[in-house]
Amino acid sequence: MTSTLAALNQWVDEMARLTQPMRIHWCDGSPAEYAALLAQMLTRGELHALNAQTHPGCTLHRSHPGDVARVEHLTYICTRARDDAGPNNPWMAPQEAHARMDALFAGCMRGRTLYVVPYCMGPIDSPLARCGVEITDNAYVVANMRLMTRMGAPALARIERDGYFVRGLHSTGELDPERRFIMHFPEELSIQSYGSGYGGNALLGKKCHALRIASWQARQEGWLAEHMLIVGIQNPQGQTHYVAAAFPSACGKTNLSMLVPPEDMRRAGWKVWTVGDDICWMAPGKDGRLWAINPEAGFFGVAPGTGARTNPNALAMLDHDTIFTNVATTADGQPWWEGLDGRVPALDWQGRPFDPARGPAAHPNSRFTVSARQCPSFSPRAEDRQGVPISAIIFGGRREALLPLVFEARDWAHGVLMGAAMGSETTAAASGAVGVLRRDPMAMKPFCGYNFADYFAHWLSFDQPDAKLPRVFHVNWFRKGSDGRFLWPGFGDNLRVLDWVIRRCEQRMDAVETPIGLLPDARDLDLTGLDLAPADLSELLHIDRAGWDRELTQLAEDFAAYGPRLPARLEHERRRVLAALNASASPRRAASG
Ligand code: GTP
Ligand code: SPV
Ligand code: MN
Repeated sequence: MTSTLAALNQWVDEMARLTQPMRIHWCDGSPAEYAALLAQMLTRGELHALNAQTHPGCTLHRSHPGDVARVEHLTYICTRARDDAGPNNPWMAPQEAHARMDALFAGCMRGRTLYVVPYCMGPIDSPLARCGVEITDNAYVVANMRLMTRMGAPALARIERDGYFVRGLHSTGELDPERRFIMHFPEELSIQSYGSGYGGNALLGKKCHALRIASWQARQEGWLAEHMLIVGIQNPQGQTHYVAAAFPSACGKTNLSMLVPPEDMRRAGWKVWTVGDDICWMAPGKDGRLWAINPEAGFFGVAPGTGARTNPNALAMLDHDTIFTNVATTADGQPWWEGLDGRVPALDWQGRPFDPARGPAAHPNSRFTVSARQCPSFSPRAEDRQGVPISAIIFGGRREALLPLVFEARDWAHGVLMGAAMGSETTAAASGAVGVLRRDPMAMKPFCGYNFADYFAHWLSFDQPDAKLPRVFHVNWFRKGSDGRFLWPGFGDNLRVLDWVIRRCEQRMDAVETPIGLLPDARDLDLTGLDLAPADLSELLHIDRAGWDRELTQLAEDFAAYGPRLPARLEHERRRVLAALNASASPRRAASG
């Protein structure tokens, strides 16, 4: 036995001594093991069967009603120095956090099975991939990890080769929000999560490892771990450009990653290839470009709003072998959620007879878990060991006002400012109020495992003479008119914006230079067949100078929280844009390139 596997065995022994399980099960990741897990949960009532004719292999899990989203105020970064976690993270001293967690974990698995889940984030043979082991007493978590990661024997073999692994300890506990913590120890490469069985709180390979711990490692090792989808856009000339896009939780990543082109563009030859829908790890390649992998193997996607018009690719992958969480059901046992179709559900997400007076039938953060291989647009290059080269990075948020449909940064530093300045209205993906505008830099506010000031500096550091960096853009699909309706049709039609983005990357398209960045001339967007009122289009591309002045002034207040640790170059960039706004020259047409 290698020293790594010996260390793993020793850690499992220690955790078993602490948690006192009835038995220990080492997961091999086989189909038989997965089938047995599902069968067991169906028997115990932890999963419910769905209509086997319409949805073979599909099951439904109903969470505890108080455990249906991430809990950001209970999610801590436990670094020795408080400043290393930054003002962007709840912080606890490692010693105190360990003492609290040891007390919670003591004896918590009595009478239960302790599962050892070895997993690999990323294609198993990729130099960009990283491994971890999650210990959990929750079978639903194991089943989800089986779909979301490369789990079992191959991961164990890779851990043996790598010489280290991220250690994650999880217990369902009592599901009491008063006894719930998600602790990260980046200096120890470990995670401890207690008291929640939900998504990002409990599937430790996902946000805890692949973003919070990985972002810390990425900074030390010179790469990036980001809350981004990865999508390949194939144009009618047959060239495919890979785009990575960071939108906050429940702001459209899954939808954009598998969009179906509008009919006229599909006929013209446009194709879309899904590489990833939530997380992107990227590193500079020998050619100076950024190369990206999706560390995940499945999708944990938002159900509400997923319908035949909005996301037909998702619907096509969800009719078999999917785990649904907190959706409603029809009288004949099919999964249902708001936005799916016009049927009336029988049972709501808590299994009660549906009563519209009690709110939506499906929980607003209800989800599906499905293997990425079931996606009709899954990219043939999604499992390439070297990843895919990124042509453009896109930032975006849910902004009912101010932010135009699309604009481009003039260079990398401006792009980093664009990301750092991102704001978005909060969604049901995390507990707390919904629809509140907050600063969410690079869509990483809940996920950056260290001080944002250092994170911005890390982003800026990629600007090297030999680097061939992607162009940076910002989009907003959520602009609203004074009557409260979305001005932009969104979904498949978002490809019309990506078309402009890609033509910019190929240096085949001019742009209008403005103080906030480069915008499309309305005539340069392909809007064939789209019923968009000219007034709406001009609103979508309008720049409200007074509003931008307020936005950038407010940004200075938010930057002040980082003190002298904030890179001077970022503040310099903020001032440059503000000065350009105030100089207020009328827009002029710039050369392409
Ligand atoms: P997480 O999994 O939480 O990270 O979310 P996500 O960023 O993958 O968001 P997702 O694609 O699941 O979309 C979230 C919600 O926004 C769904 O209800 C979608 O229907 C809706 N949505 C997605 N894209 C668009 C769009 O272009 N326009 C509008 N109006 N709504 C959209
Ligand atoms: C998100 O909230 O960004 C998600 C869902 O992707 S969770 O896995 O719960 O983080
Ligand atoms: Mn997400």
